[in-house]
Amino acid sequence: MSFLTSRRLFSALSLALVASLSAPLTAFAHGDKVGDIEIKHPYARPTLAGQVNGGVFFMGMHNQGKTSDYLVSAKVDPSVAKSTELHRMSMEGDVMKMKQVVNVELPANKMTEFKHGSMDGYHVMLMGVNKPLKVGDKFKLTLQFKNSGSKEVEVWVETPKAGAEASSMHSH
Ligand SMILES: [Cu+2]
Repeated sequence: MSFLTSRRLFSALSLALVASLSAPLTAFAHGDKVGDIEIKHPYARPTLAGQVNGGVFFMGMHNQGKTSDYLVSAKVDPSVAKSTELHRMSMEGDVMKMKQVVNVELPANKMTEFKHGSMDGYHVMLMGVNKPLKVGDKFKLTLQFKNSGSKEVEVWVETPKAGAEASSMHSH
């Protein structure tokens, strides 16, 4: 039997906890649809005073069409953040890394991962948050898809129960 490194084990535990939290979360889920794309439960993580960037996540984006579509951009009002970027999380060795991507491919008939804590998923990064995002806040985000058009969705600021995540998993 091989031994996991402590960090990998820690990440695996975090993922398991995040997964176990998705059931209660969906009980209060919201979402939208535009063209072939179902946008499931847009949510943001609260930010701390002085934290420059924030992250917007989704339970997923489900492309119900027969061809790939692409999320090409996301816009927020300047009162929320100066700009946005599309980011991808991935594991490099034992470390979670995030990278900016030009677009996010949404393959046909597939749910694409946008969950917080996902080790291979996407999110919208809010660059230059103007004031801390607090639990209970709501704000608008406009998503632009290549084929399905654009859609304004409402993002809910919320947090999983205490201890459910490693703060190191999503930092710049
Ligand atoms: Cu990011």
